[in-house]
Amino acid sequence: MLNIALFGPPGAGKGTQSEFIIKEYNLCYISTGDLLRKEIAEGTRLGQEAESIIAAGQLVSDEIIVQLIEKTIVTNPYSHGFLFDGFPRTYMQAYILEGLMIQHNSSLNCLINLDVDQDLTVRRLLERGKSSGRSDDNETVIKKRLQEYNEKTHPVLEFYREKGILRNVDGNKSIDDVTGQIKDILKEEMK
Ligand code: B4P
Repeated sequence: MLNIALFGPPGAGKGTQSEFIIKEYNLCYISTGDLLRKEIAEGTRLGQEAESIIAAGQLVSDEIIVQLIEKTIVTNPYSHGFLFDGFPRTYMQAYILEGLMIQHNSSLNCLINLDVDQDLTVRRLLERGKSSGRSDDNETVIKKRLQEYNEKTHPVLEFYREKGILRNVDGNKSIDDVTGQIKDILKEEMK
């Protein structure tokens, strides 16, 4: 089994790079952002709870994220492995992921950190905001998302550095260049 997590600030390119990884490695894709937007679109209780939090640029609670992840993992028991996009985003979520992997007699192979200058991520998200229709792709909310990332998410990198499974990628480069860097990392993992 190959289990990977993609990490980085908002607009780092996690969703963008996930597309080729899923195709090439046939992994079960778990994007907590996509799962939340689906719940909101369907008007579920969970979606209603998350909607205003996302629109304000804050992280939703760990409890909500756990419910979403467990639901998805349970419905994909025979997967070749998992690609986590945007999860974990807090220390608590990192511990929860450890537990989930143990339950599956597995472990996370690597956490790929898309390292991107924050002024560049702002430009990318504002550009995407012109057509995405996403409530959180505007300047005020992007600032709040970056603040949340710096305070709650970025520190989690230390957990994975200590475990020895942190892999850094220069996410400032073009989409194809970043894909090439990730391919090199995954080639090593598959050896
Ligand atoms: P997400 O949906 O995860 O979204 P994202 O941060 O916008 O990121 P991503 O990095 O995937 O950006 P993309 O590839 O699209 O989160 C949304 C919200 O949901 C969070 O703020 C939070 O409220 C909530 N949430 C989600 N998960 C959570 C969790 N685990 N815990 C708590 N709350 C959670 O790239 C952006 C743009 O840049 C695209 O237009 C793309 O085309 C462009 N781009 C990407 N790479 C590029 C490159 N190399 N060069 C040029 N352009 C590039």
